[in-house]
Amino acid sequence: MLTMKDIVREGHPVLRKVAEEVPLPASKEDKNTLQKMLDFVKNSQEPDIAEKYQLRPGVGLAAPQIGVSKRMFAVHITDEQDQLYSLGLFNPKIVSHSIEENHLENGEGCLSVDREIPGIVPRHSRITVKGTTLEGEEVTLRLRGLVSIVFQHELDHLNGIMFYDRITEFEDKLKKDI
Ligand code: K3U
Ligand code: NI
Repeated sequence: MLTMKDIVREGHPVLRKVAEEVPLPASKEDKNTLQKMLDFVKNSQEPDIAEKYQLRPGVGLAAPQIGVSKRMFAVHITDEQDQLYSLGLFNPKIVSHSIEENHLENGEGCLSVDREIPGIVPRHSRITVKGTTLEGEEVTLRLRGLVSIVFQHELDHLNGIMFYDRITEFEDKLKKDI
């Protein structure tokens, strides 16, 4: 099983690389890696398991965060309507997005970043994502709210982008103060 020892931290070059497409149908090895990533995210949200293995709770994990530069990520998150999104995706791609933007009021966190970084991270309010699930099914997901933000955060990891690259709050605050 994956633990925090497997999580690559900021400063590691793999977090700044554009990850490679996964050849489909996915190999046993790639499926196994993605399943382990999904298990990690689920385990991290189980208080007993998280405490036993000292896991930091997370709602998503992208392959570069375990040092694997491949286009795949796992999420385990419930939306505002209580719908659970628990899946691993190969080669996820945003095929359309809203012009309207959204952000989390308390900013974002990242399992690869061991410090609090305050600031507003602007995201698209709504996105449509296509990808292939662990089960080999091609899916189209229309997402909004927190789930949309988490998917964009994970997609950014596949393109070597960290959430703090997108922070705009400090500039805006400065502008207001002037
Ligand atoms: O935000 C986190 C959280 C954990 C448990 C319950 C509710 C929230 C922890 S940080 C997190 O899950 C990152 C995971 C990362 F870095 F590996 F991708 C994802 C994320 C957090 C916040 C906003 C967007 C994405
Ligand atoms: Ni992250």
